[in-house]
Amino acid sequence: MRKPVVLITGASGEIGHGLVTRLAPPGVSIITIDVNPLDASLAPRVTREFTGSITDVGLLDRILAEFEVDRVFHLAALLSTRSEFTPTTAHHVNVEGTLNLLEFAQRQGESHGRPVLFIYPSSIAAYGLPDLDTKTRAGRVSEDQFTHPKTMYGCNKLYCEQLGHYYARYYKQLSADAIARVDFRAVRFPGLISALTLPSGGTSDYAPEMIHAAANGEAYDCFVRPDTTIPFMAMPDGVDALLALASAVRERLTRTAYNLSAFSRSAAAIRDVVVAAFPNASIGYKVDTKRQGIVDSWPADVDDSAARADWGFSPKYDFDRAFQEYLIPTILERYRR
Ligand code: AKB
Repeated sequence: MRKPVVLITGASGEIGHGLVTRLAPPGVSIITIDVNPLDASLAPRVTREFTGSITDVGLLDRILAEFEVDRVFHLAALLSTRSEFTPTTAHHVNVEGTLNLLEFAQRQGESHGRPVLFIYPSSIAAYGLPDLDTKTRAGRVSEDQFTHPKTMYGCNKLYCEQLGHYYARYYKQLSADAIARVDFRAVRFPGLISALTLPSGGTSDYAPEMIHAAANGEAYDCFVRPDTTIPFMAMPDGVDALLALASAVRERLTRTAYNLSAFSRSAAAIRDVVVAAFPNASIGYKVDTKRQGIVDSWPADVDDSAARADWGFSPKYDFDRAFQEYLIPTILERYRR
C-alpha cells in the first residue's frame, strides 16, 4: 500500500523551511526533494528526504512507485539574479523541472483517482514594466497588466503559470477520459523577508540582507538606489498564503495565479527602520546596474484584491508589525544564540 503524503520540492530553501515547520506531523506526512540536505532541525519532521534534483525523472519515478502524493508544493527554483548568470540552467530547472513535476502530479492523479493539488509560487518577476516613468504611473498592477518579464526567471515563472493552467484545464482533453488530474493554483509572491533564513540569488534580497547584516554587526552595501520600491511580505504570511490557497474551495477560484502583497516600501524606508532598530548598523548604497534594472522593471505595488476576495488572503504583518513584532525580535534572538 502506498502511503498518502505531501511532496515539497526545494524544501531546504527559505519558503520550504517555513512550510515544513508549519505542515509538520502528526497531522501530515511530508516527503521532500532538494539538491541540498534539510536543516538538521527540520529533518525529523519529514517522512523521507530525497537529496536530488527535480530534473531527475528517475528520482520522480521512484517516488511515484512508493508514495501516494495528494499535494505538491513545488518551491524549487533558481531565483532571478542567479538565473541571469546561468539562463539555460535556470530554464532547465525552472521550466523543465516544473514540467516534470506536473507530469508526476498527472500520473499520481491518474493512479489514485483524485486530482493532485499543485501549489506553485510564481513571482512579481512575471511583470516587466518598460521604464521608471511607467512604474510610477502604474501604481498597483493587476495580474493581467505588464506581463512582459525582462528576466529569464520572470519568463520561466510566467510560462509555468500557463503550463499549470494547461494541465488543470486542457491536458489530454482529446482523450476519452478527459478528467483533470492536476488542481493547479499559483501565487505571485512579492519580495519575501524571513527572520530565520537568508535568500540566495534573488534580486529582492537587498531588504533581508540589510536586516541580517545589521543584526549580525556587519557593514552592508545595498545594491539598489534608495528610492527603489517594490512590494514585500514577511515569511510567515507567505507560508500562510500557500496554506490558505491550498485549502480554498476550487469553485471559488476565479484565477490561476494571484497577486499578493503586504507592504510596499522603498529601500531607504527599510534602511531607516533597520538603522532605528540597530543604531550601530552601517548600511550604504553601491548600485549594481544590472540588478537595479531588474527591480526597476517590477511593479512598485500589486493589486491583490482577487486573492482577498476569492480565498480570504489577509496578511498579518504590515510594515510596522513585520519589523516590530516579527523581524527584529526573531532576528535578535537568532543572532544572540
Ligand atoms: C527574486 O528576487 O528573485 C525573488 C522574487 C521576487 O521572485 N525574491
